[in-house]
Amino acid sequence: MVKYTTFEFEEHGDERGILISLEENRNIPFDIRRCYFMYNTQPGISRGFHAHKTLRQVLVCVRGSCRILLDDGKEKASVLLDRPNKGLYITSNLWRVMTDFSEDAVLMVLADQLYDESDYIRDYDAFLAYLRDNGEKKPDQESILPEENK
Ligand code: T46
Repeated sequence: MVKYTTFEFEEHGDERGILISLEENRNIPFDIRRCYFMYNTQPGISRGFHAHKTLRQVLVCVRGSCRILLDDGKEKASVLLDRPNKGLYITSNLWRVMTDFSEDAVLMVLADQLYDESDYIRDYDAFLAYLRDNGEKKPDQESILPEENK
């Protein structure tokens, strides 16, 4: 089974609306060193098509929706991010593709490292070779996995 974790963030709602707070090592399972987000994704566009050697990230579609396709070299998974209180935690050695962006989608990502191109594996065959060379290393999952994804 492809290893990933989904989080349901606590919503602080009142008559004014809803507020969600994301805090390192509280509801985000690492030190947050970077935040980036993508929007204005053009129709039919998919992004990603790479894996990371060490990076850990939480993805939140804070507006609209998109789908995240994950592949650990053996199995595949698909996760729909369609509400701002849902987070997807992914770690290293997972091929990822972001797709099916709604027109209004804003996909925000929190990461535990600064941007470093040398952490990327952008070729799928190289990804499979990297897994073989690293003893079929599975993604790290230090955080608590929900029951349905253990
Ligand atoms: C990931 C998925 C979910 C930077 O200069 N700084 C940054 O922090 C990032 C993330 C990107 N860039 C530059 C590098 C490229 O010239 O922005 C350009 C687009 O990046 P990329 O093609 O890698 O974007 P995506 O959407 O394919 O992938 C991104 C992240 O790069 C990646 O780590 O896991 O989102």
